[in-house]
Amino acid sequence: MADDKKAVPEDVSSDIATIKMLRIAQERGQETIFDRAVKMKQCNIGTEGICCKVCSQGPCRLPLTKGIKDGTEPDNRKGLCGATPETIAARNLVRQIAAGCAAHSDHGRGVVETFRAMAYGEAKDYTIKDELKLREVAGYFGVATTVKDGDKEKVRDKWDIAREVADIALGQWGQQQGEMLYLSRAPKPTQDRWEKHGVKPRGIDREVVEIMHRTHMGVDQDYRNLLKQGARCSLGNGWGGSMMATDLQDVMFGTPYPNTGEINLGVLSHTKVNIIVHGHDPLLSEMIVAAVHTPDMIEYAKAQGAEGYVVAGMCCTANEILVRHGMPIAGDYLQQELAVVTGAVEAMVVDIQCIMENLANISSCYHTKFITTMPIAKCASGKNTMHVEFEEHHAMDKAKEIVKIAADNFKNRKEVQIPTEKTKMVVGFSTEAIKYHLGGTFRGSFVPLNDNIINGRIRGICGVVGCNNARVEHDEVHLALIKELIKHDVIVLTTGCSAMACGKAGLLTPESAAVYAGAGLAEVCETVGIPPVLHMGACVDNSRILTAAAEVIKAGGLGKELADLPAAGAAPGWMSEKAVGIGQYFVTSGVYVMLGVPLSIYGAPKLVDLLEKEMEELYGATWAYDPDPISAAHKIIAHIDKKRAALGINQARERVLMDMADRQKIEAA
Ligand code: NFS
Ligand code: SF4
Repeated sequence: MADDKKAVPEDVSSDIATIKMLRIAQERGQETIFDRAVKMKQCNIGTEGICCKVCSQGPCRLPLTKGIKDGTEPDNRKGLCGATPETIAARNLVRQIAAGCAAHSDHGRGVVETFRAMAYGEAKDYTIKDELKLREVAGYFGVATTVKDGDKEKVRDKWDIAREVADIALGQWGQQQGEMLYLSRAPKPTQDRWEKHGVKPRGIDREVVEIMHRTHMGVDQDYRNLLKQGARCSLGNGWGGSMMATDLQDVMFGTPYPNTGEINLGVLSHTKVNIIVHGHDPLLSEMIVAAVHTPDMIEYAKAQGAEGYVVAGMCCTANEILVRHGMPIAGDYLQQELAVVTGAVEAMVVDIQCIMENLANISSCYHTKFITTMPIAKCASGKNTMHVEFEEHHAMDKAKEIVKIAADNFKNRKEVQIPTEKTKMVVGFSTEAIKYHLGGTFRGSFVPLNDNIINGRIRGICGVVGCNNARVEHDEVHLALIKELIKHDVIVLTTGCSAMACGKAGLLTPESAAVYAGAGLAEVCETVGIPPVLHMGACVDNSRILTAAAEVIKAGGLGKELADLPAAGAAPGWMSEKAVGIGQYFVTSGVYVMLGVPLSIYGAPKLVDLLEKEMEELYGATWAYDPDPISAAHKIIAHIDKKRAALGINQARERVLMDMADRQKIEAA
């Protein structure tokens, strides 16, 4: 019977803990996403982007026939209103960009609101942890960090700065005219391109709303014009909402610096209360981490017969508390149901995004309390589902309430099966950390990194990011691509679930350089003691990749705009609309983006041409798609080599110490 179809664990994941737990779930008759992916097929027309349901005369479906594909039939496809496949697919795509950017930027808004409440003394449990970063960030908002005191300049009070930064930052969401402030952080020639093509965002919310308007029935019917708005909206997120989220989280919770941690389901404990914090927003999880370290909560756990607590993260919330506190990661997006199957999770505490609704069902099979915490993200069903609403003004009290619910639940554990797998990793490479780590001198600098790229020890840079997707092999799509890249001396910057795949496979350790990296990259990693794959944080922190790239340009020798860099981005297993938003801000910023799962565009050939060819002319970069990770890696390497040739550094050079004049010569070449 088709309904009994189940996934073959070894075929759907390369992660041992996942395979073990999936087998256990299947033996118990508990269904997970892996089984549902086998049972439910994807819709061909939907995956090709050519199903329109923006008005009730549809859905209008315009399948791409074989005849149209091979040119033996004319392409006369039209919806009821006459909409072409290009219009339909472009509308669908830019709506995905709008949703993805809205999600990331709304997370950012929440951060700014809490930051503002803190600055005005209304959220007493939060504070300024990184004053230096606040002073740096103030500069981007045009906020003075010194004040005149007679004829002297005096350092301005940090709370005064914070209040002004908070007000200006919050205004970026509702700004209606002009251009967003953070765009000025991009290299000038990159900004000039945006200016030329009219894609500088005015305000975050405005660009999202405009997409919703323009994709309404009967408005924008020019796929190029639609994608232009998609590009504009994406910049409002990448160089706006996401970047501000990262910056102000750093100010409140600390800028990440290299730190060690552990990952995989084996981090759960037999003897302690296990609390999983899952989602994306660090505002609550930071408080839960603080709460479990308070004497009264430790006593409380002991009174319930537990030895204390494990707070383990899941999805990007995990990355946030890992990079700042070294808290362990239980797993990535595809492991969320399996964490519950261990029978060892007292509370699955979720905030926003990437939370599977099936957590309600699977939690009902165990003692696990599935606790939603955000007013915008509740769950309607499940006997173990409950809602404890988080409030920034009483953050610690709320965190303790949740911790107590978990501790009370410890005694209800039944059969526990925790896999032994867990891996050590080095994480927390913020832009600042890379600067200091690779600088190796008294002052941090990107110059040594640039030198190593110019002399060819490092061939180029690739940001490999994004989700896991149940339609492709769990973890393996990331690992195969990344191993091929580092083998060819491409240093990898990673975030999100991709970073977790690397962590589980041991790629986030300095020792992995000797095993997997090419000779040049391995030498650099060994000299400075870094892994060949640098964990930069959560998905929202993809903005760190932009700021790092901007720093590389500033350090000189590798071109004038981001599009000149021997660099690329990849999302081998993406599934979320956020990934489409991210990919588009990379492309619009001049970074070539390779996907391992297709965008829903392939039913509209002219739109494909725009994304995979014409965008080169506009932004200096394109989208690309290749489901085979090895051949995708080689396309990325070819792209990097093309950029190296354009810079005149395609011949691997012997190490020469370059001064600024040498670097300028290369730029002029
Ligand atoms: Ni990014 Fe993080 Fe993972 Fe994908 Fe979801 S957790 S924001 S969206 S699935 S990487
Ligand atoms: Fe069909 Fe046009 Fe309505 Fe879309 S907008 S559903 S193509 S009639």
